[in-house]
Amino acid sequence: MITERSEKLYAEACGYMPGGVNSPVRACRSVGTTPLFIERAKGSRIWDEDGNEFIDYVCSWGPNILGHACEPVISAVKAACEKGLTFGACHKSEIELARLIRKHFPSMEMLRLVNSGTEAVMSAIRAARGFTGKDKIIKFEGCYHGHSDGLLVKAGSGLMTQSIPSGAGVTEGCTRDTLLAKYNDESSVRALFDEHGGEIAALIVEPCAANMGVVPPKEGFLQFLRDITAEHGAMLIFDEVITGFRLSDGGAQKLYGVTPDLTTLGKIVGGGMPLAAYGGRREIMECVAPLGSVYQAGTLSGNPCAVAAGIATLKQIESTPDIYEALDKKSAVLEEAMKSAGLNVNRCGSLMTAFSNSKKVVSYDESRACDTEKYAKYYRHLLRNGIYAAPSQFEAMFVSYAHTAEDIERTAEIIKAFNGE
Ligand code: HOZ
Repeated sequence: MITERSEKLYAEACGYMPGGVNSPVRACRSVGTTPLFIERAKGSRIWDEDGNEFIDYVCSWGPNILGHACEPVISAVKAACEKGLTFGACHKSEIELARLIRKHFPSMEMLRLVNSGTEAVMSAIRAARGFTGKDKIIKFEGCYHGHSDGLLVKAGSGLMTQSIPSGAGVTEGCTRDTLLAKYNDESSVRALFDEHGGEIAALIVEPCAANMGVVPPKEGFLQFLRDITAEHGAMLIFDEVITGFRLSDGGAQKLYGVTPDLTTLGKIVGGGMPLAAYGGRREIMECVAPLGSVYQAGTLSGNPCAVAAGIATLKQIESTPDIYEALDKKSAVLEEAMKSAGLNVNRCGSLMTAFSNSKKVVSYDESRACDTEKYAKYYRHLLRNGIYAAPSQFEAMFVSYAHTAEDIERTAEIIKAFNGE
């Protein structure tokens, strides 16, 4: 594979941006390659600057559930752009998107549109603190909730990939109120509530963890979190930035039948544009300014072009009744192929990770114990054969509706051919 142009561009980018990238995992350091520079994408395919074609399973880390450059989404964005890129003022499409979100996530009785998952989570936590008048929050080791200060403790995703336990530049004061529990371990949560029960404003969780690799919740774990938070007057926040509209049209909360107090969405809800949302029970959201004193604002919040992409994507999902069943079937074929190649797979619908260890991964510690060198070999094997996967053991593989039966078949054959080298 010739990657001359990408390499040249990467060398140039390194002079301008830390590590040559605008988000750390993209630097591909943990898989021993340098990044490919993407020139264009369509459907299930992406092409790099050297003209190499790949079947893409990164799908922009989740948003592209319909595949790249889906026609109705592109048309809707073009039409919105023609009317003006940003108003910094109210417009009627915001209501349409809010209505669509609430239709699928009835627990989001009121919501706000923001620009990124990081912002959505930061704001949801602030709302929970404002509503409860309490300071402390519980998060889980290996769950990633964006890069705001208070949440960069044993966060998964890029920090795990780079082996950074907690981010530098974050003061002790910022994380003093962040308590850490172990995902899928009820006793660790109970211990924190026993010690700090009256001080806990919220517990935040990825209802199906996807930033330490995919680690689904154990049977009953989410209901346990619902019960214990309710018992202590703490808000339960589901971070559904990845799982929202991915695991079902109503996200993980619909799939697992557990209703949180607050939800954060991102990725698919923005249809590939920078848009996210947070929302929940009306009485909590009524604490947000101008109704209440929890402050949150944004010049580009509710940006009309991003909103248009979100609406078109959600409508497309609605008009494709078999979408989740189809995604599940395609993903199951890939799962079987990974198992044949001796990999240990965790899968929830179209979200999956091929772990390079022999034991079932149900926790952060087990995920961390993976043979990342083996994953790097797997990644390079896929790439050499035209398959673009996440350049980190600790990220997810995403399947889209645009992946054809032939794409899946070809990918499965290539996965099966992985012999550890
Ligand atoms: N670690 C991010 C996804 N979980 C990567 C985002 C990006 O590089 O775009």
